Amino acid sequence: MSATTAAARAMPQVPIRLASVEVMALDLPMITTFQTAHGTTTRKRTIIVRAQDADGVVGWGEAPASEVPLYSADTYESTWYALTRLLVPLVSGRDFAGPAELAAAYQKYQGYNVAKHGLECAAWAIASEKLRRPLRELFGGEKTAIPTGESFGIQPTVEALLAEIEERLAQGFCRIKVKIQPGWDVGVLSKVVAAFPGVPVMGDGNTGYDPAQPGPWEELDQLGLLMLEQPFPGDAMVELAELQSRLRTPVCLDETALTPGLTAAALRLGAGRIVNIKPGRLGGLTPSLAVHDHCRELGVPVWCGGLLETGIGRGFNLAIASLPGFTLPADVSPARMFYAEDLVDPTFDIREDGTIPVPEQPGCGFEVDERRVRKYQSEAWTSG
Ligand code: OSB
Ligand code: MG
Repeated sequence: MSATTAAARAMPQVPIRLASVEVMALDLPMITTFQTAHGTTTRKRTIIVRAQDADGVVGWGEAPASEVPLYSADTYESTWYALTRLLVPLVSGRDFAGPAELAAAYQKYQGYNVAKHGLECAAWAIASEKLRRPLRELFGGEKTAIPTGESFGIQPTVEALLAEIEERLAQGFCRIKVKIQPGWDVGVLSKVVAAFPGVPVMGDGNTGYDPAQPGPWEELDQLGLLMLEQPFPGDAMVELAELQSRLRTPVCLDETALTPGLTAAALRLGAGRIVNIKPGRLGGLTPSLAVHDHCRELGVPVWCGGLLETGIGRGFNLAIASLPGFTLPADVSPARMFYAEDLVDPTFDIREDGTIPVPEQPGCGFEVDERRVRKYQSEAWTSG
């Protein structure tokens, strides 16, 4: 099976026709800032989709947009545009055999992956509600708890980073991901590895390194890291492959893995040995399932990444992370790590054993607190 053709996996079908779709822009206050090689996130404007089926069933989805196009081309504005002008008008009022068929209708459009994901989520939530079965079951996942790591932004000092890691490990997080950039890499990572023996540690370069410049790779390779996530730009697949051939440490694809086809090409080139499956970046759950299935055939381990989603978006990530190919800890930390209030109530938390339970409730997996959604809403648009 090719990763570029939607996986011919047996998924429960349930007819869907979207009668009305509301797209809401939310301005969420952050209780912490998040610095990566791409820049610093200080505010989160996320987009929430509330879709109502012709049968009256409601499904919620999240399009976890970025403020500026540094991580990918998708921004909050482009996501709003794509949902309200392209995607929702295209699928509204049409009959589909299920969410995957609905998502296939807009795959002809290039890009706008975050928007595509948000709409597909709402469709899956409707399917899950109609079938009265959790998303996990619809995707064919078996795990009921997801080992969870934390992603640590760049800090003013190493001491501040070490203190934060200590606090998170005490809460249960079972893997440390440290954001790195030139000047904040080997020195920092070697201190982290020394301070927390036995805990898996990885670095995430967020494309911040220039492949034409010498990098800290040989020294970094001595640290026994779990993996090195995306040190070079997304399209630097040849350079990533060259780097991977010199390292024992597995390179993990994030910004490169924008579509199933690009992911397959990168793996064929040897640009990495692990894939971060981030449904928002890959343009939805269907393409994410296709990448999962392809990687499983190749024996390439995958894990579920995140885009600082609220509980609504995290519900889908937790569900997909229950599939058997997801063998490494996920970036699905609780929304309370970033936001004063989650949009779902009750929210979810990490357990002492380092896992988060996969929701067994139909829909996005959690009870959406509509009052809170409205409280943070800055703009709304309704189809039809
Ligand atoms: O590179 O994985 C990344 C957040 C925004 C953009 C890119 C990345 C991240 C994270 C956060 O690392 C992961 C999370 O959602 O907890
Ligand atoms: Mg990353």
